[in-house]
Order: sequence, then C-alpha cells, then structure tokens
Amino acid sequence: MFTCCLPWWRSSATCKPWQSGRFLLRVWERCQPPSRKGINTTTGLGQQVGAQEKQVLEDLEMPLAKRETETLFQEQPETGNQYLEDALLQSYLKTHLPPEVLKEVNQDLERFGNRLLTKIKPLGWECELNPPVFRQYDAWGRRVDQIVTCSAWRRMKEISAEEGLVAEAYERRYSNWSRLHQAVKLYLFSSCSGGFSCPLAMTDGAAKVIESLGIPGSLKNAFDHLTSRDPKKFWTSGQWMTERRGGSDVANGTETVARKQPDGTYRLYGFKWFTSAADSDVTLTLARIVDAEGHVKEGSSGLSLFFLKVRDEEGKLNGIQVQRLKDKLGTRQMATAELWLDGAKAELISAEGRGVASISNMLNITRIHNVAGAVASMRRMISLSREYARKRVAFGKLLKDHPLHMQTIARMEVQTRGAFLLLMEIVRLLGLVETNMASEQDQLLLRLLIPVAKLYTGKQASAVAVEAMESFGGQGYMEDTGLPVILRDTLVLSIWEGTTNILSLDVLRSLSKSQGQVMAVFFSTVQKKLELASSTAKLEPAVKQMRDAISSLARFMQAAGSKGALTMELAARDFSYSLARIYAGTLLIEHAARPDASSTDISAARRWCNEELCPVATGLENSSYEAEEALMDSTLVYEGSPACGSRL
Ligand code: UCC
Repeated sequence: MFTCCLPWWRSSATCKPWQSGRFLLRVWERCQPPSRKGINTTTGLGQQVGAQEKQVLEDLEMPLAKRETETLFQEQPETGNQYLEDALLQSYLKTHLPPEVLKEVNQDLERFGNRLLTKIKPLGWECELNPPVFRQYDAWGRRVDQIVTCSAWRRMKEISAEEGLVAEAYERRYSNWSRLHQAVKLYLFSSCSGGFSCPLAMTDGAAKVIESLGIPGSLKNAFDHLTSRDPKKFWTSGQWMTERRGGSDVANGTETVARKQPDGTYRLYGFKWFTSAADSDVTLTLARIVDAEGHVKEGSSGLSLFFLKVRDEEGKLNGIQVQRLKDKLGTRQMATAELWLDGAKAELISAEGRGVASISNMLNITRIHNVAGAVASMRRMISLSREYARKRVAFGKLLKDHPLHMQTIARMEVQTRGAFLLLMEIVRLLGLVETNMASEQDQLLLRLLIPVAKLYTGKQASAVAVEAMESFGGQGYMEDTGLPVILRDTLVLSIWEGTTNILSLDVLRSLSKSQGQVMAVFFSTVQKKLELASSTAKLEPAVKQMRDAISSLARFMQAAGSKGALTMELAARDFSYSLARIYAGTLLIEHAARPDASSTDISAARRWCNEELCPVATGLENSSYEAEEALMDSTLVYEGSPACGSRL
C-alpha cells in the first residue's frame, strides 16, 4: 500500500497491485510529495528537474503492463514554496524595500511560504470539499438559522490572525511598507486560502472605514478585534451592500430602513440579497434613516452607513434571519446568504446621507484585495501549467520542448507580470497615504488606479485561467484535478466588488471628481518613469511604443473633451483598459530598467508593449463612441428578438 499518482490535494489512497519491481519503486519515488523529494525549494532545482524529466521519458519507453483498470498515469503537477518560486516578487521586494525591512520581510515570507505549502494548502482543499451548510431548524423544530462551517474554515480564521493578514497593515511596524508586506502575504495566501481571502478583504475594509473615522470610542473594541493577531479575539466583517433592486446601483436599489431608538442606536429592517462570508462576526451595511414623519430620502444622499454585530453576547442572531445560502458557480467554500434584517440593532457610523462615500473606503480596500486575488490566481495557474509542461510528453517530447506551448504560457506570464506590478504599485501608494507620506499626486493616482487595476486584472485573471486550463488538455476540464475549482473561483473576480463596466464608470467618476487632475498625474507619472528608463538601450523600442500610446491617449482626451457625456460613457471601458495597459507597461519598463534586471524582465516589458496599448484611440478612430454607433449597438443586440419592437 502506498501513495500514488493522485490529484495533488489527496494525501493517501491505495494503488492497484499490478505494479511491481523497479517500475513500482520508480513510480513510488516519483509520487512522493515534493517535500520528501526535496524539490520544494529553489536550491538545486535545475538538476533535480533534469533528472525528473529523464525519468519521465524513460518510463514512457516501458511496455504497457496488463492492468485491471486502464489509467492515464500522469504525474501530478506540483509546486513548492510559492514565495521562493516567485522570481518577480523577490526582485520587486529587493528593489523597493529598505535593506533592514527586506531582511525581516524576506524571512517572514519564506517561513509563510512553507506554512502555506505544508499546512494551509491542504486546509484550503478541505474547505472546498466541505462547503458550509445551512441548518434552519434544530431537531425539535426551533428556528436556529445556523451556518455550519467546516473545521478547516475555522482554522483559516485562526491562521489569518496568527499571520496578521489584516493586522500587519494597521500595526505599521514597517511604516509605509507595512501595507505592501500585508498585500504580499495576502497574494501568497489567496490561492491556498479555501476562499478565506474573501472575509479577510471585507475585514480589512471594515477596519479601514473605522480607522478613517478616527477610531471613535464606540468602535475601538471592534477595531481591536478586526486587527487582532490573537485567534481567540480576531473578528471578521461582512459588507452587506447588495439588495434585490441594486447590486451595482446601490444608491437606488437599497430599501433597508433604519429606525432610531431612544438609546441612540438604530434598528434595521430590510432584505440583503448577497451577503458574502455570512458567518462573519460583524458587518457594515447601508440603510435609509426613517425621519420623524416616517419618511425616508431616496437616492444616494438618503443612505447612511451602519455597523452591527451579527450575534449578541449569548450567540443569538441580532434581529437577523437567514433565508437561504446561495448556490454559486464558485467560491463554494464560503457561505453567501440571503438575510432578512428584522430589527437588527445597529450603530450609525457615518454622517447621515454619507453612506456611499463612507463605504467607498471599504470598497477601495476590497477592490485591492480583488487585484491580489486575481494576480494570485494567474500565478497559481501558470505555476501548475509550467510544472505540467515539465512532465507531460506529447509527440515524443515534453510539452516544455514544444515552442508553441511555451509561447502560450509565456504570454500568460507577461500578463501576470504586468498585473503583479500594478498590484505592487497600488499597495505602495496606499502605504504612503496611510502613513501621511503621500503627496497629493500620490493620492490622486491611487484613486484612479484602484478601479483601473480591479477591472483590468479581474478580466485578465479569467482569460489566463481559461488559457491555462487548456494547457492541460482534457485533464484541465476534469473536476477532480482541482483546476475547474480555480477557474470557477477566478470568474467571480470581474463581478464582485463592482463589475467591469461599473468600475469603468468609477474611473470616470475619479476624473470628474478631481476635475481631470487624476489624468494630469497619470500622464506626468508615466512620463517620469519612462524618462528614467530611456537610457536602457534594450528598452528603446518599448519606450517608443509607450510614448506613442501616451500621445494617442492624450489625443483621445482632447477629442473627448469636445464631445458629450455619451462619448465618454461609450469609451469608458476602452479608456480604462488603455490606462491599465499603459500604466502596467510602464511599470514593466521601469522594472526592466533596473541595473540588475534580467533578460526576462526586458523581454516581458518589450512583449507587453508589442500588444495594443491604447485601445481607446482605435475606438475613437473607428467612431465607436458616436451616438449612431450606440443606436446600432441596440439594433445589433435586439434584432429579431421580441424586445425589438418595444426597444426601438
Ligand atoms: O460583492 C460584495 C462582496 C464580495 C466579497 C468581497 C471579496 C473581494 C475580495 C476578493 C479577494 C480574493 S459587496 C458588493 C460590492 N458592491 C459594489 O462594489 C457596488 C458597485 N457599485 C458602485 O461601485 C457604484 O459606483 C456606487 C454604489 C459607488 C455608486 O453609488 P452612487 O451613490 O450612485 O455614486 P455617487 O453619487 O457618484 O457617489 C457618492 C459619493 C461621492 O462622493 P461625494 O458625495 O463626496 O461627491 C463619490 O465620489 O461616494 C464617492 N465615491 C467614491 N469615493 C463613490 N465611489 C467611490 C470610490 N470608489 N472611491 C472614493
């Protein structure tokens, strides 16, 4: 009895008794977890991989044994310490962190990488296998509304506290670099977390809102719990924003009302349609305050922000009923519920009518977490894909020796690098803002880049996940390889925390709110970064392409200025993509211009810049943003449908 070629999350199983002798021994050796074979660190990896490849090819030459059951018999792709295997991450930290910070952060990340590999990843898979269940009544008919989570999920909460996955950002022991340290840990944690990244995002967002309110006395205790490293003390928070009439249009879709109580607290009444990680301890939510005449104010200015505990001291739900759990495509490890608020006791924490503006502090944090999740997903898929290419033989050679296959993975790698640098740039800026070291320009840039990065990386991650899945051939489509889980969990990233179009409109909101200043900062920042890189000869073509793209973007801005709001709305998505492609490309160039840059850094920058950098300029040339085109969009969509008559 021995462990054999199982999907990589399974720890043990029995193999059929047909294997014997040398073959059996070799198979057994090959199937040991990487830690036993010592290939989970970067030391000596080259030689070990070489020997491994030789072994695979030798095995293939063996005659097919007669077996009771025919099997595919393919060694599972496996990866090691994610931190040690991430060359770009390490070079980024080395370039940007002060030496004394780098030393400590490096140690922490290497240790964390090992913990992820050996302890956390198996727990993540347990969360997938044991999704939460809803128990509405107890055996005696009493309504209990319990969301029952598995022990691995609860352990994730403890680990999150121990690792300071929220706390790190608020303790600021590394000053402005604390945010970046936290973000890197979240990035590494994400693809092993069994969905626990979701409550962490909202917990971080809630802590941020409370901090931005100056940590009022009434919320001090909550803040301490949300940012605690003590597993017994650590709380997670929800973010209950979505109601039946408004997922995107929160301002008009929110029907929940808040009735003031004599003691100054409020009671909330309403129905929340999506509440992610509904097993959280506390939450932030929006509601309309009922005035003395029993009226509420409609629209955005009628919304206020509330804090509430999900359960009271005795563990009973705080005027909340769980209607049901959602049956989702992915993120099944995490309980998303429909909740009735039937007199939930809550504290008003924003100025009346300033609910959306206040919760936007939370949105901006959760959107950054979304970016981290997107980059993590891409990195995970590529790691598995490249490992598989070292082991799978087709047409007489390993996949890694097929140039077209390598080109496909390399293209994904370039995408992932650009996304990674965008993530780092945002958290670098956030770190400056949070330690009062940011200039006004930094703040404006951060406001612009958060929606840009969220919308762009969400889409990239979906595309990379689909492409990477294909690189496994039919195996990628098999449920028990675990790959479809990653795909499903990735697809949500372009939806939650604002869809691509809503985020594109948020990009426009940042323009109008700053009266265009965000764009001035955008242009000056990319120009400055390019200036510094322009002396690197190998980057010349990339710098030129980028400068051309910037000129095209500037021309678009000028042309759009003389057109109506419709043009800007129709261009919003292409415009946001252009900002993402230009900014990420500039970061790749900047990274490749370091004195110790590698040839892959340079190649990645050049390849990124060979792709279309400014799609909005093309759209403008094609008159895609004119009123007639908008009319044609509707005609194209509705032609032949019953809606046609009423629509046109
Ligand atoms: O999906 C959800 C939870 C999922 C779990 C999360 C896990 C993620 C991490 C994963 C890790 C792997 S919760 C639902 C998420 N829902 C949304 O994201 C809502 C999408 N809709 C929008 O974003 C809309 O654009 C709204 C709701 C913000 C639009 O609201 P309004 O009220 O119509 O917009 P206004 O009137 O333009 O904005 C009101 C105020 C303005 O400030 P003032 O009044 O001072 O001018 C805006 O500038 O709010 C300000 N504001 C912002 N400020 C609006 N958005 C922002 C922003 N992003 N940053 C700063």
